[in-house]
Amino acid sequence: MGTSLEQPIEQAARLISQAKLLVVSSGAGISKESGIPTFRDALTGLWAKYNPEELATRRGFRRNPDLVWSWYMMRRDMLAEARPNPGHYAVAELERLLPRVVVLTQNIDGLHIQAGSSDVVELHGSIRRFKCFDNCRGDPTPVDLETLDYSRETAPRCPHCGTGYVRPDVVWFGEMLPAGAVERAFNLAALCDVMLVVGTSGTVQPAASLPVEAKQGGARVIEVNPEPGMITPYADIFLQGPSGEVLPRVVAALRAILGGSMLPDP
Ligand code: BV8
Repeated sequence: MGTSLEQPIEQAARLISQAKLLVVSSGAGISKESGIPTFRDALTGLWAKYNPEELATRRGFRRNPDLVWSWYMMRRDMLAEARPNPGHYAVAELERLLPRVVVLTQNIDGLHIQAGSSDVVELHGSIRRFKCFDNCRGDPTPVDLETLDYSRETAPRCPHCGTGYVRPDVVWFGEMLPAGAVERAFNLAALCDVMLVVGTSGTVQPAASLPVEAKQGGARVIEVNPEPGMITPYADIFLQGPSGEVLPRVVAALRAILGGSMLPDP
């Protein structure tokens, strides 16, 4: 990834430097350089024969709770060694350089929070939280795995009701996103001056509509992705490259611009 990006990175940093509200909308791609396969990659090897839209559904879980449980245990184990990468840290750094930054993530890995971002909307929940499939004590009925004696192969029963299975507190296909999260996400998208869209194929709704909402609200959209995709047509600036390399360069350019503006007027 060379100097050809220099100019668009400078342009992007200039746009971001004037943002009163910057919204960062991220997908699985920002965690790829932390060693976490993107959602569709997550099905390589052992899982290749399954379709994510089957495993990550209530029906899939009801049909084979142990299979879906094992899939999440495998993904959670991958997280044990995963650390935020320079892309996550660059997003956290933006918060320290700008008046207001909110992160809307489709990721369930918690790495934005670990990197220090303080205002993160987890649109699709978190693999670090678990709950009763039947929400026996209200929605959600949290279950603390540490209090359970469970295996990676067998979906445990809820310790409160004893009948419902324990499931990850993530949003499955066909499930509504957490009400507050969707509302807040779309309000912020409509209000922001700049939306930075990082590492998403833009295939899953309603998250994929956030950049459209931002555009309609008059925002400028910057996309960071090694490949053009469904979002790119909405992007004012497309920074083609891995976010772990591109985002730190955007932050460096932003620092130079802000640093310059903080110098006393000549
Ligand atoms: C909903 C949590 C209302 C679980 C996820 C029929 C019936 C029911 C629903 C639907 C239907 N048809 C359509 C829908 C809506 C459905 C949907 O959008 N389906 C798609 C497949 C068409 N959406 C839903 O069901 C949502 N709920 O609509 O409720 C409703 C209710 C009932 C009935 C109708 C409507 C719920 C969606 C949430 C699903 N849960 N995750 C889990 O993770 O196990 S989705 C999951 O997949 C992720 O969270 C993420 O959202 C998505 C994957 O997308 P990406 O993050 O973009 O990742 P992807 O792998 O696709 O792309 C990676 C990108 O990174 C690529 O662009 C690549 O180029 C880039 N990249 C690679 N390397 C790098 C990089 N970028 C930067 N740097 C790098 N180094």
